[in-house]
Amino acid sequence: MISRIDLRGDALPEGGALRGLLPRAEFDVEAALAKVRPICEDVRHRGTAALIEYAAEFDGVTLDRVRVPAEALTRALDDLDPAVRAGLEESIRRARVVHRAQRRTEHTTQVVPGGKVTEKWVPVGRVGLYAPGGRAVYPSSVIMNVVPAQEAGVGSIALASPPQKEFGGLPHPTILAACALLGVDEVYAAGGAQAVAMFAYGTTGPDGCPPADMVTGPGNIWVTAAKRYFAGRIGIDTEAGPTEIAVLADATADPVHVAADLISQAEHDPLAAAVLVTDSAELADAVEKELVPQTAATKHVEERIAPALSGKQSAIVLVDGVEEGLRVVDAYGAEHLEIQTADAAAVAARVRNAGAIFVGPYAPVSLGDYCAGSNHVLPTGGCACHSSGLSVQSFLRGIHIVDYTRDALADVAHHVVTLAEAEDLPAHGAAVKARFGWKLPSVPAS
Ligand code: HSO
Ligand code: ZN
Repeated sequence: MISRIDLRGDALPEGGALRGLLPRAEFDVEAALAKVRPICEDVRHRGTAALIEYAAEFDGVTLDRVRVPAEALTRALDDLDPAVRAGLEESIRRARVVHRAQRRTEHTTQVVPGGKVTEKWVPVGRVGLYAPGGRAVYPSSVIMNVVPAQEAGVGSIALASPPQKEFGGLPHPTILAACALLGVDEVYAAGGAQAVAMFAYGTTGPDGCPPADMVTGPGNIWVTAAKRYFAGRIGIDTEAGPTEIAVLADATADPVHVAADLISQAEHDPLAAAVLVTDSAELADAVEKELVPQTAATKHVEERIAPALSGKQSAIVLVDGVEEGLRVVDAYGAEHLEIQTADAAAVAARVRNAGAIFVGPYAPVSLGDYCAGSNHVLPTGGCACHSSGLSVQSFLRGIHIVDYTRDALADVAHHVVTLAEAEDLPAHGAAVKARFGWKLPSVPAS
């Protein structure tokens, strides 16, 4: 059911051409933008009233308020299965260890005597996090968004998640419990593009949500389109398309593990991509064979796993060797890349493009999804070739502080004036001359 792409024999084409040979899901965010724009503008003008109407239209619930009361958060945590609570706590603990280590410290560079540049790191003031509902209720994603924001020092964190009919119009209780565990108490029952608009524009009134500087978190195509609509006006994280796993494996890999890992991410979405890149035809055959009983034995076969594995975005790619395999996975730029080869650490060290790399037989992607300490909000759709996953850095801004004395400015003034004139911007040069009686300070002897 999974297709094959045979790249053995001929020399592999370079970069873009190679990428063109590899499978990828189509995710047409532009088309969704047209539908999302009026919703966002409606929220801008009518605020909470519009959110309540959209909750009725899209979520089938009648809300009298959008803000989730504090008691609902406490109740959700009290009612949480203790084993799930323990898992979430361990996930939070490990994520904190890793993300805390990502904090940046202020750094000053003495450029010349009397001239220094300091870079200080300032957290974003207020962040709105989106947690999907419906098919994807992922408290783990709440952790992956909240922990880096908290470790970055973001002072104000709010979360929105769609109201659920079966929970009386509240977001899913496990999402609420995760918020309570993380100490996030500002939660809104709002979903889709309208939730992103609520954060971007803010809403007023007793149930209002102050505007956020940044919106992060995974979501469906409407959420993604809304984030694209607001890009440039507020900060957003990398767009999250359907999830992807690529496995670079040789004959030493265990086909049972490889098949299980491909299925694990196919479980997310019928458009999820599962790609095996291997130089071993035997492994390819064994994995293909193994996919059949493992798929049959798992839960979400019909609605997600079978269409994902047989979709044009998934394939087994045959290559001449691990060297060629590395070129293929670099061209693909997977969200998740597993290396299951001999000397996996050395092979992993050579990968340039991937959202996250999982090394060897005991680092399946699902470990990273929940409990490795790494972040699972990662670039999809080839964006790993230019972007990173969510981290403390995503929530920080580096600000340069320029501090020069009169002498240090005098020393470099002639260069500033010359460059300003070369760009036909004489007022730029004048701003320097004004500090020296409108004259260019004498050029220092070199
Ligand atoms: N693999 C998904 C994240 C996730 N998995 C959440 C399970 N829950 C995208 O990295
Ligand atoms: Zn996953």
